[in-house]
Order: sequence, then structure tokens, then C-alpha cells
Amino acid sequence: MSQSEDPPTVRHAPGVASERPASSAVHRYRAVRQATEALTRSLTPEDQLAQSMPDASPTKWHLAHTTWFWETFLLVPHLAGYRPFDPRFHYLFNSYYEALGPRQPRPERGLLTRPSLDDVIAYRAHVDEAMGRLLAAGPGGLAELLDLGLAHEEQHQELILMDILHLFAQSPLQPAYAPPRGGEPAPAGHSPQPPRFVGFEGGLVEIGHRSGEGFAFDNESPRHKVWLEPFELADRLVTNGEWLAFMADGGYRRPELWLAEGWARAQAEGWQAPLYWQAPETDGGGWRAMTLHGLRALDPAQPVSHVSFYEAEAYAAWAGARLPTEAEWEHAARDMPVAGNFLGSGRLEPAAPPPGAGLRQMFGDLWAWTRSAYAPYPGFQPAAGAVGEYNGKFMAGQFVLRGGACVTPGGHLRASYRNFFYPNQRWMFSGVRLARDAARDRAADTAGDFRADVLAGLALPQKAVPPKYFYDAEGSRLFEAITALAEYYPTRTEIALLRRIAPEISGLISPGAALVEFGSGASVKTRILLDAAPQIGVYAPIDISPAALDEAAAAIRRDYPKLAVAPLVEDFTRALTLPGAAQHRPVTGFFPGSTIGNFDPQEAQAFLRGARALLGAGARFLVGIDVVKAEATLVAAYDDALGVTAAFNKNLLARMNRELDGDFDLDGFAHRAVWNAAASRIEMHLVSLRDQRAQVAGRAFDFALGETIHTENSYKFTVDGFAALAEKAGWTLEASWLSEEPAFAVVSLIGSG
Ligand code: SAH
Ligand code: AVI
Repeated sequence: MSQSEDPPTVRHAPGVASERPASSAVHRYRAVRQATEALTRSLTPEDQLAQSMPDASPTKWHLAHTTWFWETFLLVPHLAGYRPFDPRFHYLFNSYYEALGPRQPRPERGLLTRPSLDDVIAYRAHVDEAMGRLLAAGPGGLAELLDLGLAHEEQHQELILMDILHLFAQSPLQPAYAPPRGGEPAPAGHSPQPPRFVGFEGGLVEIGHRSGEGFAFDNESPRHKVWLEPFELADRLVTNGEWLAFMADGGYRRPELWLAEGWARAQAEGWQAPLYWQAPETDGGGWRAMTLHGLRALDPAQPVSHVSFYEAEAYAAWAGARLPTEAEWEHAARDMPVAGNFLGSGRLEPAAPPPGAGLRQMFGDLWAWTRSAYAPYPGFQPAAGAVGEYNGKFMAGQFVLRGGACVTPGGHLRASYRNFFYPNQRWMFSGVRLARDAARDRAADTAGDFRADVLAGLALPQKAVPPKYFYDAEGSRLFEAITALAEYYPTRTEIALLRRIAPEISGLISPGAALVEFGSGASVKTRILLDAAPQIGVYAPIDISPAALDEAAAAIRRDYPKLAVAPLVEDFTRALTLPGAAQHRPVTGFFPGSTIGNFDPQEAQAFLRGARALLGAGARFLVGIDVVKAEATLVAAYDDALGVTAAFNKNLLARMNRELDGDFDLDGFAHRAVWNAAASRIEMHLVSLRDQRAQVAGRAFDFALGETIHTENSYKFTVDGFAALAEKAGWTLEASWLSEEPAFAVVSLIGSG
């Protein structure tokens, strides 16, 4: 695609296309031609003539050039007796094929007031009629050229929209190309969760088009092997809100974040924001952006678009990450359905990431910049003839983008599809997905996660830090102090319940079984099970807090000398493998304390799915869940009279100060616990007691008086509601037990097969 409009030649499954019936060939041809014309319906003849910059072409030129392509590569050589519509058009509408002679200079395409738009429409009709005759008997030996022509025209559909947006952005009237879908202004998107990184082992993998699997451009071949070191990909695109934080932190003013060439370009062109962004007009006003729906308030939840490779690189450096390579991207995308927000959605703009877990927005929304130079794959051979000019000759100085965008026709994309642009270009629908090298050891990884999660979380409109970071050594100690508080009923009631049901549970546990505990902390509740079920052979506690885990594992080893103890310092939201000692045994999972309530429902589902994979089909999973009850009881449990929970909450500020070089004033924030009835959760926040600025991880964050950092959710359940959630994640409810008041429940789940 790129600023050079024409696609490369095609490699094909021999025989597949040529067996398609004639009606299918004609139908496909007409559908694509009509789709191009449909894009021009809201445009005036004047709109279709103007050229806003050398890289962009007038719509009228796109309409004519795609027609010229059919005429030049199919009709003239292959339709006996075909007469070109107007021989002069060969000069006007050749894009860059040197083999086909001289052409209208690219920057002067907007000077072509003649032929008129009506003449170009007549040109299209002339060629369409002839193509109908050529394809009447089926594509025959022209199947490859037909596929190529269709893909070429689809690329121009995207170019028409890119170029029109650029043109309209130059107009003081800032016209809308189309009303937003549904005619309404876009709703402010929900604030996405901080990005999560999804891990890939890498190794020796294959990328590129698999021959025999339908159409692909020649730049996607040959398929070949590449070596990937372990890496991680962010689960979504970078948002406008995150980009605003980058800007607020001097992203466009700090040369140390930029590649030298990028910095020079940013200075020369005065970049202060993505292309099409407009600074607030008034104090307190918001940023706006020119879109295909006209000038609109910037939605912080939408992915940032119209950024150059240089800006993407600077952002990644700022975020402590990097751009993915194209091989990493393709490897991650290869088994995903090619589905997403493409042109067919009618949105004409990228959408906020859908809720959920795992990689999202890989296809559609925005082309993702990679750090890979656009270069030939090993063994690449440019095709013979004029169409072969496309690829080889553009493989210098450009970078690859992957995945397609909201202006790319659906069905045009593949996992192996390589788009490419120069690193300074910004008018395409380009966005950013972060990547990073997988950490070599857990300690370094956890530190990197903490930094990245804090930076991302504090950049959200509602500032937030994930609760798993409460548990440094001091946090784990404070949590144990909470469990002894009069107001904090969950620990007491769950312990009493476990004591009552332990004999029954013991009857369910096979001899030699492995007990795998999530978020084991001080392993206090574990002892109830170990005492009642001495047949347990292995204990594998998993906890993110090395201090708590080391101490608990040592104490359990001391008190249960026959038990094999295999602790795992890990974040249990990651894909895990069981320690060797716990493998090949019957497994009982244990997740007490309602720690599962610290996930939102989507995260809980993702966790349960992961636990089902880890523990295996047929495994039993005992989960403690806190139960909805009177608001006063709930709030008191999270806002105790002695202020221990307040200290636990504020310890997060102390941890950021210590580990991320922060300067939070601990007296400048207050603990707050509120019951959110609609969401059925207690929320903990740290409330700023004044307007203030804090530094952390090398960045400054402003807090208005009353603004909060959301530090924890603690969801409260009903047994039925929880069972429904678990069922969606591959678990079946086996039994449940309810404590005395204040109610707490333990459920037993069985992993479905
Ligand atoms: N199970 C104990 C402790 C609950 S406190 C009880 O019921 O009393 C929550 C525990 O989960 C802490 O020990 C904390 O370190 C651990 N934890 C929280 N988030 C975690 C994560 N993402 N991965 C692993 N452990 C986590
Ligand atoms: C670990 N988790 C279940 C506790 C809870 O109740 O949500 C953490 C906690 N937060 C404040 N007090 C206790």
C-alpha cells in the first residue's frame, strides 16, 4: 500500500482461482468496483479534484488510476479488439511504472481539472463493460491478475479515505466526510485497563505467506524461518489518554526519547501532537482531533492514530518498552481470526479496546507500527514485467505496519500482510502496540511490571494501580494485621467455616494429591486442610510476595516434615506451569480469602480459565468468596477504627517512593473505602488532599484536590452468581458451604473436560 499505491504481484495457489466460475469472477469484480464508487457518494466534484499534498492524491485520480490498472494489465493485453477509452489517459493515470513510460508528476495530480469527473465516471463504465466481457467466460488464465487488480483497488479504497481526511483537515470548515455511525456523537469510551503484556516463548518460528493458501502479495513470500527470543506484546493499542500523558510529560520536548532522525523531523515540522490533533482553545478546554466525522473532542479511550514511526518509537522509549518486530507481530497473530473494526463496521474511526483478556485489536482499528525495516524476505524475487516494479524498488527506508485499520476493506487483510510507510509519514491510520523483551528472571520482571503498570495506571483518566502491588514485605505484614481486626470479618468467618467442613473436604482429596494454593500469603488457612487431609503429598503455594512466601514455606516445612513443599514466587495472572513436584498427581486447587474478588469479573473469568488450564481437567478447586451483605458491615471491614487498612493502602505510596524513586507525600493522601452497589464491590482509593504534583519512575503526575488513585476492588458475590462466572471459565460447581454471619462462602469447583 504505502505512499506508492500499487500492490506487488501475486503468488497463488495454482488452479484454485482458475476453477472459480465466471459469475463469481464478475460478481467479485463488480462488488469491488461499486464499493469504490460508494465511498465517493458524500463527496462533491470539487472535493474529488483537490490534492492536499504530494503524498495524497485526488479522489478523481484514484477513480481513474484503478480503472487504468484494469485497462493496462488486463484489457489491452487480453481482450481481443479492446480500444482504450482515451489513449492520453495512459500518461495521466500511470502511477509510477517506469516500464510503461512517462507520467503526470505525482505532486501535480491535483492540476488535472480535465478530464472532468463525469469523464472519469464514463471511463470507469467503459472499462467495467469491457471487463464484464473479458470475465464472462470465467477468469481462466487471468485469475491471478484478477485477484491482484481487486486487491489493488481495495488498497485505493483505503487511500481515498486517508487522502480525503488529509484534504478536509486543511479546510477551515473542517467538513465531516460522514456522520458518526448511528448519527450520534461518539460516546466517551470507558477507560481501558492498563495494558497487560502477553508472553510468547518465541524460538524458531515461520512467517510469511504459506503457498497454496490463496492470494497474497509477493512481498509476503517466501515463507521462511526466523528466530524469536522470548517476548511480550501489549494486549491492546496505546490510547489517546496515554498519549496525552506522554505529551504532558514533555514527550515532544525531550530529545533523549527520540531517534536522531525523528527528533530532527519533529523539530523541522514543529510536531507537538499527533497529526490532526488541535490544542485546547481555552484554559480547561480539551484536545480535539480532525476525523472522518469532522472535528471532534478527543476520546481518551480510543487508540491514538496518525502517528509516525518516529513518534511511536519515542512513545515506546518513554513507556519503558519497544515496538514489536514484524515477525513477533505475525507470530502472535497467526492463529487469530482476521476479525476486527475494518471498513465494513462503518465506524471509520478506531474504537476503544473491547473489554476482555488476551490480545485485542490485532486486526482492524489501526495499522500497528513495527520496528522492522521493509526489506525483502530471504529468497524474494521481484516478478517479471511491469507489475514487478512495485516491491523491489520500494524496499528502502520504510518500516512495516501490520494488522489493517478501520478504513481497510474487510477481507483484504491476512496475518502475513505487510504494509509499509516512511518513518516520518502520519496521514495513514497508524497506531502503536508496545512490546518488550521477556525478562530473564522474575525479580527483574516484577520490577519492570511494577514500573510499567504504575506509569500506565497513573496515566488513566481515573488513576489506578493494580492491587497486587500492595504486597511488598510491609504490605504482606499489614495484611496479616488486617486479618486480626475486629471489623475484618472475612478471615475469621472463613477459618471457622473451613474448620467445620475440613473433614468433608478431606474425603474428596486423593492420596498423594498436590495442593496448589493461589495467593497463599502466610499459609494460615492451609494448615486447616493439611491437618484434616494428611494424605496430601505436595504443597505448591503461589504468591507474588517473596517475603510472605519464604516465611510461610519455611514454617510449613518445619511443621509438616513429611510434606513436599514447592513454592512459586509468581504473579498468578500469568500463564504458569506447575512445579515438577506437583505434576502427575491428582490436584486440588485452593484460593481462599476472596482474593478472587480483587479481580473485576472479566479478569476473574480469565484467571479461572488459566487456573483450569493449570490444574487440569477433573481437578478440584476450592475457592473462598465473600458474600454481599449490609453496607455498614462491608465499609467498616475496609475502613477500620485503628487505621490498619489505611496504612495498608498508603503503603502503596511508600512502595512507589522506595522502588520507583517517587516523592509522594504520604500525608497528602487519605484512605477512602466506598461501597459501589451497582458493581457489587468495595472500592479503595487514595484521595489527594490538595492540588499537588508527584514524581514517580521519572515522570510527573498532577493530582487535583479530591482526585483519587483507585487501588483496589473487592467484589462481593452470591454463590449462584459466582457459579455462573466459573461455568463460563470451564468449571462446574460441585458443592458450596456458607459460614455463620457475616456470611462468607467456600465453593468446590470441578474442571470440566
Ligand atoms: N490467602 C491468604 C492471603 C490473602 S491476601 C488469606 O486468605 O488470608 C492476598 C495474597 O495474594 C497476598 O499474599 C498477595 O501477595 C497475593 N497476591 C495478590 N495478587 C497476586 C498475584 N497477582 N499473583 C500472586 N499472588 C498475588
Ligand atoms: C486479599 N483481599 C481479598 C483482601 C480484600 O478483602 O479484598 C485485601 C484487603 N484489602 C483491604 N483489606 C483487605
